[in-house]
Amino acid sequence: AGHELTRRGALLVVEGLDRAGKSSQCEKLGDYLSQQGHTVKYIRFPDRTTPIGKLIDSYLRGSTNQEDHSIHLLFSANRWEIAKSIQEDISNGITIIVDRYSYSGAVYSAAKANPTLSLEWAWQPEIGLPRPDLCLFLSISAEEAAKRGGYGAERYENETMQTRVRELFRSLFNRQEDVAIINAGKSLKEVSKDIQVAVSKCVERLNVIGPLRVLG
Ligand code: 2DT
Ligand code: MG
Repeated sequence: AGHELTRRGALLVVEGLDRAGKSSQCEKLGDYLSQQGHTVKYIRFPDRTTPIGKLIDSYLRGSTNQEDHSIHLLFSANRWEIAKSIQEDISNGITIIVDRYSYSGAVYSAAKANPTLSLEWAWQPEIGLPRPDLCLFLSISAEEAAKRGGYGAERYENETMQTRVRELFRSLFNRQEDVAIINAGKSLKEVSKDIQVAVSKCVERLNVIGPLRVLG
C-alpha cells in the first residue's frame, strides 16, 4: 500500500457573548462535519482541567481574586499550554472546533476598563498562537440576550460587562480577517445552516490555504 498524503484539519473557532448559543452550535457543527467524513475534535477555553485552568476556574467562580493583568496572562497561558497539541492534531488531519479563543481573551480583559489594560495590550500574548482558519462570531443583540434568560452566577455575567464585551467584540472583528459574523438571533436550525455555509467555503479552500498559520 502506498502512502497517502494527509490533508490537514481546519482550526475553527466559535466566539460570542454568553447565551449566543455557542455550545449548541459547536455540537451541531461537529455532527455536520463528521457526517461529511471529517475527523473532528471539540475543545473549549478556558480549559478548566489543567493546573492553570483550575486557577482560572476558581477566579471565575469568585472563590479567589486575581490582579487584572495577571489573570489575563493565565488565560493566555492556558492556550499556550495546549497550542502544540492543536498544531499536531491539525497536521494529523483532525479538524478542531474551539469554543472561545484569543478573541474572548482580549475582549473580556479589556472590558474591565483598567487604564493599563487596553485591547492592544491584551492581544500581545496571543501573537504566535495557532491562527484559526475561520472564526465564527455568533452575534446577538442585548435585547435578544435578555430574552434568553437571566445571567449566571460567574464573574463577568452582568449587564455592565456584557455591554462592554459586545462593543469590544465588534471593534475587534471589524479589523480581523477570516471572521464570519453570524446572526445568532435566528432559530437554532437557521443559525446552524448559516454556520455550515460559512464553514464549507472555508474547508473547501483548505488545500489552497497551505499550512496552519499563527496569530499576528
Ligand atoms: P465560559 O462561560 O465559556 O466557560 O467562559 N474568558 C474566556 C476570558 O476572560 N478570557 C479568556 O481567554 C477566555 C477563553 C469569558 C467563562 C468566561 O471566561 C471569559 C467567559
Ligand atoms: Mg459562561
